[in-house]
Amino acid sequence: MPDSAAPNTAPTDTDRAGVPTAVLDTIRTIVGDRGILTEPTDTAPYAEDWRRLYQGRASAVIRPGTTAELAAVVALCARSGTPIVPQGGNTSMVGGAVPNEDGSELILSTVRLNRIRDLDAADLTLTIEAGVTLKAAQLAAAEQGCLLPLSISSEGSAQIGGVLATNAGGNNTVRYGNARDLVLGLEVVLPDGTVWNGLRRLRKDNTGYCLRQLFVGSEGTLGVITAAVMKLAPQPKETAVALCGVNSAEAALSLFTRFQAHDAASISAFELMSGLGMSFVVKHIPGAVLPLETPAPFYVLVELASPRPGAGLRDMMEQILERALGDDILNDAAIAESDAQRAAIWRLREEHSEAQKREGASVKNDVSVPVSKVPGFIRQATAACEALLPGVRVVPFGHIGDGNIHFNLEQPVGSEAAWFLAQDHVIMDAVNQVVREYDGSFSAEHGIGRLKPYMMPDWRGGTELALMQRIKAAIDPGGIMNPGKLLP
Ligand code: 2HG
Ligand code: ZN
Repeated sequence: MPDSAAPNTAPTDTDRAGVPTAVLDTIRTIVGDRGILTEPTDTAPYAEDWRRLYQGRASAVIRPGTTAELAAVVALCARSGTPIVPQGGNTSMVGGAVPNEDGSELILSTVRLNRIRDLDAADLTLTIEAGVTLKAAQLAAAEQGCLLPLSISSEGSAQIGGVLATNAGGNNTVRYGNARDLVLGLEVVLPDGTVWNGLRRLRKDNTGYCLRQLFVGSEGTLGVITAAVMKLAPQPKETAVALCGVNSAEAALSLFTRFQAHDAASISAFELMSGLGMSFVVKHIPGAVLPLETPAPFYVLVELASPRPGAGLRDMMEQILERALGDDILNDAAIAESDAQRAAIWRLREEHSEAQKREGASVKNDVSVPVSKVPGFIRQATAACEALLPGVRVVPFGHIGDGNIHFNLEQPVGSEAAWFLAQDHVIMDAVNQVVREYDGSFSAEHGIGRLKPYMMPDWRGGTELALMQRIKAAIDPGGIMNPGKLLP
């Protein structure tokens, strides 16, 4: 893994490599001065990922203001064989949007494609450009009495284009599915600069291969998503949110089963957190307070929502929790009594990544197993990691309602961050071995990016990977779109 603290050395030939000046000059005529950054101090923030695992270098960051400009830039890159790294909010957890280190790649940012093109509250569709942040898209929907039912911790920075290109999951998958379940149409710039306008907003359109789904989850390796039609839902009129302390992941699952048996359709989020992860949040995040009297080994955040006013969710929540308390499934619970309390409870969950970052170095395993197997998986993976690396701090959390656990490992207290991170493959391989025993996936929602292509032959090898490689070769024969990501 590259080390940001590496000493300065004289530039090598590889360091000096870059995109030819003539190409950059032509791009400037397409996008104007506003649309291109070339100063290293301006480009550097785009070339590093949120986790600081990769410090890349880009000859320039291109920021087109329209789809036509973006398409013209891609056409030029295709002709000149210039590799492109598409980038949205740069919130990838797997280095999916960072360039390599030799300066030969351009970053193509969608940040200026930020228009809401259309919102139809009757048809429940939202047509937006790729650079609109997920938060801004949610707010635009809410203003018209609608809900964009996709929520992730990085929604303030993550952009719709990236969210779709990586098929983001998040907190509402249990009810509404992943990003791919919410997209009706796409506009995509293909690797030769052609614009495919598939911005249809139909609920039924059974006309051959579903091309939009090819681009969702392709991680920028097949083209650049420039606009999308998203499915909306009616805005909830009633919600109830609770934070529950439980003794084990088994108890968390029992609680989930009870909510499901009672009214599965009302569950909009069911999240698990560990006692250790919560202690990091309370320690590092200003203003974060646990609303329970005593800390617990695990916590559950449950959110119920209904578009029906007077749905009685508060009573339902109370009844289920009271019964669970009586049956020793639950230790304690706090039900939010106001919007402020609801936001405070959600903040305890959403700040988990930031708190872990402030605590030290971590190795992340974004994995999924069948929901019923989550507790067994957590137990076995914890034992495997503690045996492998005594003192390692296991921080499992995430979306237990859909089986996606972030099985993160925090460096042992007093250890060197670089020493710990150097063991990332050994740790990930140990966790993945358990994932395999539980019929799970080595990447549930964060994708493959630059971190996990080496795992692809082992997990998706044979026919599946060969098919993916044939699709890549057919759509991007020059191999210019996001090289080194997703495919080994
Ligand atoms: C979340 O669920 C994100 O908060 C980030 O997917 C998970 O930091 C992580 O590992
Ligand atoms: Zn997540």
